[in-house]
Formats: sequence, structure tokens, C-alpha cells
Amino acid sequence: MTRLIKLVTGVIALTLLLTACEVNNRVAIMDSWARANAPGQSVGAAYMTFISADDSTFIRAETPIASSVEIHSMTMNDGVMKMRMLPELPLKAGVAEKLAPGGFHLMLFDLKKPLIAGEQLDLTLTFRDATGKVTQQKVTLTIKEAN
Ligand SMILES: [Cu+2]
Repeated sequence: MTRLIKLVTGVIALTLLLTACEVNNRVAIMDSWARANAPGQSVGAAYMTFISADDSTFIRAETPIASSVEIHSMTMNDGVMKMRMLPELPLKAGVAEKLAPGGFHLMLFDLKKPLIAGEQLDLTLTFRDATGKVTQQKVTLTIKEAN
């Protein structure tokens, strides 16, 4: 019996330790959504707002339904919309970093299925804190029509 209790305690301690190492709980993610795309379109866009408790960096996003996800910025240059891929997005402590239409966004490439309004999209987001520690956070986004 004592051995069983020790084993259970050990498993719980290990689980807590793994959770502490791998799951990011220092970045709040709000207003997340993905844009419904037109039939036959193989690219998509996703948006959200990050507020990080500490200075950190958003470095990567993945989803099972796209072969790659890139962090993009969008700027107007002489009346021309320009998208640029960013290697990463720095997050200042306590400052909302907004990914929204017309600005920063996540671009999904080679979608394996269309993004249909009302359905959901799972994303795994990867962050790096100031000490270099890498953590992940999963988010589920609702797919909506752009308005
Ligand atoms: Cu883009």
C-alpha cells in the first residue's frame, strides 16, 4: 500500500514537473479566430491578441491541417499592400500584441481542408522566454467569416 502511494505521488509529481516545463501559462491569448476561406483556396489566415506577463518571443505556430504556418506582417507602401514573413514576433511584458486583419497575422499554407465558418481550428503556439526556455500553448480558434 505504501509503495502504491509512493508510486502515485511520484507520478503526480512528475506530471506537475512536465506540465511546468512544457506548457506556457505566461502568455494570455485573446480574441483568437481564423478567417473562413473560399472553396478551393489553399491558404488561410488566423488572428489573436497576445499579452505576455514577461518579455518573451512568439516563435512558431503549427496546426495539423496545414503544412506550414508563417508569422506575417502587412504594411501599406505607396498604396500597395505588402506581406512579409517574420522569423519571430517579440512580446513586451504587459503590452498587447495584436494580430488582426491589415496587420500581423498567421498565414496557413497548403490547407488539407477548407476553413469553414462555425468550425474550429487547433493551433500549437511556441514561445521562448527571456532565459531561452521554450514552451508551448494550444489554442482552439473559431472559424468566422471576415466582416
Ligand atoms: Cu500573409
